[in-house]
Amino acid sequence: MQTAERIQELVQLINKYNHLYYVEETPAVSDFEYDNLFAELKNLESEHPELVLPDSPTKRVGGISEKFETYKHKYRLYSLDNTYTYEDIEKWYEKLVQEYGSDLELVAELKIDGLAIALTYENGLFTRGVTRGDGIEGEDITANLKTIKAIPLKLTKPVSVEVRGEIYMPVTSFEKLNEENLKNGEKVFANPRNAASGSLRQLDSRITAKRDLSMFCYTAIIENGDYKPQNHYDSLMYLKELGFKINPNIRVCKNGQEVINYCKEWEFKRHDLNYATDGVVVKVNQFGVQEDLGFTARAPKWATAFKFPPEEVSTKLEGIELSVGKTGAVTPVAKLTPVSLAGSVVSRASLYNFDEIKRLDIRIGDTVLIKKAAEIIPKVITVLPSEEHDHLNIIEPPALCPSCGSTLITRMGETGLFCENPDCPAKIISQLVFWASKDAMNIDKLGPAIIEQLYNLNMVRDFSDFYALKMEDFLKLELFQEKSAANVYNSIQGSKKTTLARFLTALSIKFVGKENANVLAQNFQSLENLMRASIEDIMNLDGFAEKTATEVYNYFHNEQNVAIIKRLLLLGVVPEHISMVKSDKLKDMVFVLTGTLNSMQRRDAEQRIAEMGGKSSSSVTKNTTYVVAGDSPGSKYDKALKLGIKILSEDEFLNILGD
Ligand code: 3BA
Repeated sequence: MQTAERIQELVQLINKYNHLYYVEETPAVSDFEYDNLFAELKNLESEHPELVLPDSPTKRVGGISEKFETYKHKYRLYSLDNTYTYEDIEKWYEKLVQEYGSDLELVAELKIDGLAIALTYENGLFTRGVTRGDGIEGEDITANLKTIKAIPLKLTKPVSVEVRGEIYMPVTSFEKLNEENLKNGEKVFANPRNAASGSLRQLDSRITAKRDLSMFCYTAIIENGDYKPQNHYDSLMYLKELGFKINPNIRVCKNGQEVINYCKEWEFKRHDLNYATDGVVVKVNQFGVQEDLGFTARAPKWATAFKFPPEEVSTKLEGIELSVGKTGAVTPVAKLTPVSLAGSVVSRASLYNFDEIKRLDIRIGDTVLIKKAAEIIPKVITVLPSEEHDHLNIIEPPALCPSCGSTLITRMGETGLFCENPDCPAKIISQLVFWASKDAMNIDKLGPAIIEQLYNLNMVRDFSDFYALKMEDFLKLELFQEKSAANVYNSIQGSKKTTLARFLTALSIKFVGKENANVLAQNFQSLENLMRASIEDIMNLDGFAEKTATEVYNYFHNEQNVAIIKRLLLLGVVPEHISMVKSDKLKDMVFVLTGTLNSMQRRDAEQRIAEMGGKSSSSVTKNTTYVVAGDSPGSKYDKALKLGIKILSEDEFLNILGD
């Protein structure tokens, strides 16, 4: 047999065995046999490097990369809205039925507690894998994802598709890894999710390759396939056919009650699974209905995540620590006797504020119930009754800021105590730490310990000072050598070119987190425009009430803030809105799409509209310019008729786009 043929045969055979083992979970050969085939392939490839195939299993493990490149997603990844009670599921379903009738189908699937990623396949070949990030941009971790054998390098058909799913580490593998790490004095992970995340964040893909990671796929955008599924369930079956791993515990449900039954069943059975789940994702099955429902600013309206009730444990409250946040809020943090909660060891928990401590009558020495929260740090929920309780000391709220000694105040309409001193060291450090953090300027080498030192040595007082630091300045810090000094310096310099949204998030403007910052960037397009905006201009945006708009306006009309911003720009920080607008043909026009389009997917249509300067909206109002009606349009069609909004057929719409 020719070498090329044998190589192809070996690649196909090994990939098939991989698929059987890692996707189907039904091993078909012995390790010995597998290893022999692998060795033969490696051998042939090293003798004939020109014959190495793109989907060769020997190419799964790469080498070391310097950093992960950020990558702008071709299609945005949305979030999921959460529900916490069965009643909410029933209500959610009833609302849908009112609009779409009882033909509506739902799909219930386990919510895998891992890391969301997007995989790109071009003509059947795996080309890129990116973390979800903020849904707009993520990090390119292709090299690490290639090492995961449940991810096919080549599909069974030459289709182009972007597949999304969850990377996870099996519970048994997580436990084994921790056992080993503990023995070797290495990092012990809090839970399987962190272990998976830590494994994916390795710059050396050979380390990732040694970790047992897997992936369940749960959605896809088919760009070019041999078949067009009409509902979610069929699309999952299609993904399975293409070679992806699909969670087997998926159920099509005819109504809300069937979904609730599914949730009840899995709330207990989930503990028998070898992967962590934190809830159930419920999706409308029919794509037509999904398209009609559309999205809110952050999540699809056709899906919801039911969160399993979190696990709770009791432990002793040993003391209270005060922390000063970036807004000056002084919050109590509970110091606890370490206890294991839902797989991680916990010694601190949040206590919200001092009103809450009083309300719950929590005292030092009490036994408290804590629960795992969505945040990293768990919450104290309540005090358990005890004989000592009455003899323990009551916790008094502090009068003075633990950092600067200013008198703490309460604010109208807000809970908690605040340090109003603009020069409070702890507050400024919190703001500086936030500036460098992942969601903000993302200066990864500039961590809290370095920032604290820079502040204490008087080298940094506001954000702009970071950019005036020279490489030598870092050598003044404890434990700094030339290499690490260069790292931090380069990391800061490398963050100068950034998005407007990140920059706005980083400023720590009150009520402006990353989602609001995105909306501001999207609508004002430049820092200059935003700085010139009136309160009314800002109030026009989705989610900006007068209170928030006023905070934004005041921030940009404060002399000190403006001076810092000017200096940042002078020092070369360039916040730029990444615009996808290529023309202004549809400027000032608002489109609403309803029904199914034949020539393109809805999100492509929306992208095209945005590229030409137009807006798409999910609801018909008097401000709507056109309603585009595809096949079997929904209630939006009727509303357009009622309001006298011009309705376009798909052909007319394509004409406007210039197709
Ligand atoms: N299904 C997570 N989002 C999911 C496609 C939508 C979605 C999830 C899901 C938005 C899971 C948010 C991140 C994201 C792709 C956006 C699931 C799970 N479906 N089964 C409805 O098991 N964790 N997460 N991923 N687009």
